[in-house]
Amino acid sequence: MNNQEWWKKSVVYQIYPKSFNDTNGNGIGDIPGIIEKLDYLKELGVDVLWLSPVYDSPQEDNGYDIRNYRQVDELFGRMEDLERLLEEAHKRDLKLVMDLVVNHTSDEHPWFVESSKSKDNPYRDYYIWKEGKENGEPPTNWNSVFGGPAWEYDEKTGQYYLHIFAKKQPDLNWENPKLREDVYDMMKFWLDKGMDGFRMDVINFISKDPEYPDGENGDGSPYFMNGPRVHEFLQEMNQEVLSNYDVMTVGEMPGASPEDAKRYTDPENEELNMIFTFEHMDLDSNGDKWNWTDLNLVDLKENFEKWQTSLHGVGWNSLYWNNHDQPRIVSRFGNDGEYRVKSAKMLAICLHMMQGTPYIYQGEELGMTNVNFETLEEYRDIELLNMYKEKKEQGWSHEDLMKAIYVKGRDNARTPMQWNGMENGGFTDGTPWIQVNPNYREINAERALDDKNSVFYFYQQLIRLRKEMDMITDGRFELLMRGDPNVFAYKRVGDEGSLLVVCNFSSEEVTLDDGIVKEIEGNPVVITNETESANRSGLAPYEGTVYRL
Ligand code: TEU
Repeated sequence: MNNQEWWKKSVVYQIYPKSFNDTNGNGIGDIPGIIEKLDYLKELGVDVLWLSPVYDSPQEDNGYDIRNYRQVDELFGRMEDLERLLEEAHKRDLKLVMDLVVNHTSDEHPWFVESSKSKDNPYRDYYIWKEGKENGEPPTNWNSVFGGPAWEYDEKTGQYYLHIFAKKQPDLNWENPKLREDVYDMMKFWLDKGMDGFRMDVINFISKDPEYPDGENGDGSPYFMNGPRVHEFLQEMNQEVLSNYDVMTVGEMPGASPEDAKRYTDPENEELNMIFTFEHMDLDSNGDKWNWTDLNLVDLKENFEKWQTSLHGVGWNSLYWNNHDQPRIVSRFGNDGEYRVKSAKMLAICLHMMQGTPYIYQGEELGMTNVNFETLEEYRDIELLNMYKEKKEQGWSHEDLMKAIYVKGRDNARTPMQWNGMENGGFTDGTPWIQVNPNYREINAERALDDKNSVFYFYQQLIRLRKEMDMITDGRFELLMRGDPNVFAYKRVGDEGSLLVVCNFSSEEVTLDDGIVKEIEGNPVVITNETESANRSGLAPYEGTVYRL
């Protein structure tokens, strides 16, 4: 590991600005609100902050629809605020990473406004325009991720444009070198300000199959995920921009396999530092994410094993349980009732002892939970609201739909940060854009900071351990007790010894394999969410313990 690879030793904290901290009472989090909490984040011990988009946007998809890449949305503040945030972060030795959303823009972006004016407009080729099929149907049968067809007909010019996401999020045409140059210039604009890198939104969608074939049941993903020129484009971006700065990059990549990940993250290929896989997040659904099922722990273990071993010594993993698109992990793979604190800590151990760069999503360090709003009207997310309409028409019942929303909806992650027990959890003096989770009196940062046994301090300890023990960054991963349905056990084998990690994903006591019991005998505990004298031949409910061998 060289100095340039500081991101291998870092822990990243994701801020979803809209829901973080509101200082002007408009009910929406803002940049001055983030500055106010930098000391809190420093106390937690993270190294890097990743900001979800704060750019000027109509907010159709909470900022993932950008109207102006070089301007801060006034909802969040002004450019001066962002510059001050960067300065204040750097003063505290925190790095700041921006979200780069360049698979698509907002339809209100001036490029698109121009592009839709006429077929011969100089910006026409900045987007993907196509003739309909002979019968007038859209160019392909692809569905958009947010429901309905992925093509929108434009009366004025008589062609369709592609939008893999919402109608208001037209896809950019990366085949056009002029567009690519403009994107690179924009990236330089932010890096020249001193930003420390990018999280790249659906960056493996930027190259589309030029044949534009129909997909099976409207699924176009084989023709736009990890497309034919994506590696070429990323290499070019690296060459033109990234290689000239000391920055970190993480590509969000639905549908990327470990084999793909190797290509994207092998330093020899000069593309990205790491990617976000979706594989472990898709295990509790049958294809369609709303068709949720219970998690089979064996699948989860084998999935992590695959990623840990494939990338070891070649590329690099990112490690995450949560982000702004995923339900809260303690409600999902843990237990948000009786064992909330216990299971939140166990999940943290399980993830943070693996190889890769861990990401913590705001509120995860408090063990924040999913929310069950009573009515659909309280929800805000475009994906969830479109899904409700579409599936209702297909005959799903209201009850089943609400249940799916409780289990999988993105708004679970987007309720405001719970800072204290005051009204609205101390998030805002105004009316929050989305309701605060009613459990804020019990679960909030102030209480966590007052309690030495809180989830917060547990994360703090895990982050510190990563700094102290090279094994956590470098060691090899070995899965143990493979077929066990409740225990997730693994070893990290380093040059200076090993760690043995045992986690119980159930509310029952479980026994450990004899081999493990023997190995841990007499060896010190590195960290645990149990009392250290606990029974070493088994695990208490939701116990997580790490031994040093
Ligand atoms: O997410 C990409 C993506 O595929 C998501 O739509 C995700 O799969 C979905 O939420 C799971 O149901 C990124 C952003 O993280 C997300 O917030 C944006 O809505 C999306 O891109 C479009 O920019």
